[in-house]
Amino acid sequence: MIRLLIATSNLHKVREIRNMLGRYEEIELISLRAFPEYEPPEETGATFQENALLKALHASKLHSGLVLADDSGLVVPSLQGEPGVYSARYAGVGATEADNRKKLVERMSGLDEGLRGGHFVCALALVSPLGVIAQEEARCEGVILHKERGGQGHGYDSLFVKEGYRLTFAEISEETKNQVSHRRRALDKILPALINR
Ligand code: ITT
Repeated sequence: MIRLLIATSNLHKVREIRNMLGRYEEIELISLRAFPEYEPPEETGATFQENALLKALHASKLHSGLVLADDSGLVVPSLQGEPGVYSARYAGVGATEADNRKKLVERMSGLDEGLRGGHFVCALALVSPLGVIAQEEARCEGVILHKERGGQGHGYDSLFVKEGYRLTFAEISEETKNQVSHRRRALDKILPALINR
């Protein structure tokens, strides 16, 4: 049995990862909810990879088994990469996800269709108490809408339409999102390091 701690306080991430790993009966997942006293580290990295690694190593002090951390966000090249690593605090520290979406809509309001491309990024870091096991990153390309659509999902989902799709990530089922998302692709890349232990 592999005991894996998902080092995130974002319940949506935990749920998505839990669903994606559901078919691996040998993996027992726990999340930071099992450690209510836990103080997450400051995300001081300049890249998604750096932040994923610092979150994984920090949480590794809690747990004698494997730890998986996820740092993710939305990148809009026309905005010089914003919100990027600041996705969770785009509208300021303590901002809600709705505040962050509102800021993105405002920042992109003057941009015409050709400049509305963007991609989600998910960086994953897998560590054990002995050190780093694997780091992977993946993207999901799409476009950013002028206004929100759909009531499911989280974060920027209601503004994001994946390439080749018509519906936003907040309009498709979570199951469908989990088959094609940035998180899914990153997890698929890191899975061999997790399973072959
Ligand atoms: P942890 O650091 O505890 O994992 P967090 O929510 O602060 O939780 P991040 O620092 O990685 O996580 O920030 C990710 C932000 O990017 C998050 O606030 C979301 O708004 C956005 N994001 C990431 N994945 C997303 C997804 O699948 N759908 C929509 N938005 C997403």
